[in-house]
Amino acid sequence: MDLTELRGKFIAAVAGAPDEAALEEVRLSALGKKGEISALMATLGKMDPDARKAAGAALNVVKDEIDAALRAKKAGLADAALNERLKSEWLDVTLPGRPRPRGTIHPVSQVMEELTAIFADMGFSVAEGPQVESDWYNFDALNIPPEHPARQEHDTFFMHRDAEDPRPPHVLRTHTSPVQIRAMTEQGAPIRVIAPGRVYRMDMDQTHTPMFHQVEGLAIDRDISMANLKWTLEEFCRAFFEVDKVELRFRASHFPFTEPSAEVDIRYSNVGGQLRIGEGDKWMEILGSGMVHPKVLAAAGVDPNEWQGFAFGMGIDRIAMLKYGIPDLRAFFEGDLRWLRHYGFAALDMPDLPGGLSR
Ligand code: 2NM
Repeated sequence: MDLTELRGKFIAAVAGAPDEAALEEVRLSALGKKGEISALMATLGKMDPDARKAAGAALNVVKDEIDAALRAKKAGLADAALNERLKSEWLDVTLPGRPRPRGTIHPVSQVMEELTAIFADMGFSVAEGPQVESDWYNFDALNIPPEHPARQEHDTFFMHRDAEDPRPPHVLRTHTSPVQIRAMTEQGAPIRVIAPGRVYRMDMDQTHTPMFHQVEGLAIDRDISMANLKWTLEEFCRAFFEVDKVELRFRASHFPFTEPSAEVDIRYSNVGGQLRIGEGDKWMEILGSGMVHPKVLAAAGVDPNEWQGFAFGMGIDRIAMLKYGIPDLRAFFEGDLRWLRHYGFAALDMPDLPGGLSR
């Protein structure tokens, strides 16, 4: 076959190849090891020098032409494939974006996350326990005996019991202290925990709801003192209220489960209805605290001759109202969607200390 004819045959085959696989076959049949052009190249060795020079040059021209045609066709096929994909894979950029989540984080949940972050930073872990408690955990273990006035008061919700029911009386927990008793019993000393959660008291007016939220803290070690308590509470208030300076005032008080006991006030001012923490000449009670009573330690299986520590308790709903300027406690638990949208926090924006608590 003469070279012009061979060239024509392969150029036509390249042009006619429908896809990359067919094109590769054409390449092999021309330029592959056993291809026709390669076979002709192999005959050059037996020619005499002048003939070889002429034939070799001609053969190289044809080889380069076929090679160029193969490359051009390959690029063309790839372009066609891309155009085909672009026809089916498209996006309407005028469509609306994904909607934001419709719900918001309740201020109580937000504040629980905030104070958990603050106390976690100081080495406290979170303990949880049942909301229906035996009266032993809720009262006896906390040095509140059956005849104690705190127990006689008509503010505890008792679970119904039939007269012949052998189980001990149970109540809706009136504080989260039973969680601390359980934590001490299970983990022993030393221990540092906070117990945030729902508590229940038979009380309902402008400033009280029958269910509310409390956080209690407990730190037990060999040499923990009231000084550690004061620092811990000051540090908490500084971080929680996001101010540089706070001032706390300890007033002697009495709780059955601590000795000595103190109620703690925080300094604030009221400028045109705007409360400012850390400045001014007013004091607001924000929590109760003290050194855990030896009888309470003993009830939880911790030896009071070896261990001591502080405990405190505060209302979460109240400090949430304070920090976020929410005027009405009862609106907290009404589930009014307008209120929730107004006072709620963005989901997925969890408070942490490096990021800032209440972005
Ligand atoms: C308060 C005030 C003072 C308290 C005591 C305990 C426990 F279980 F460790 F003994 N937990 N929390 C405590 C102490 C709570 O609330 C006003």
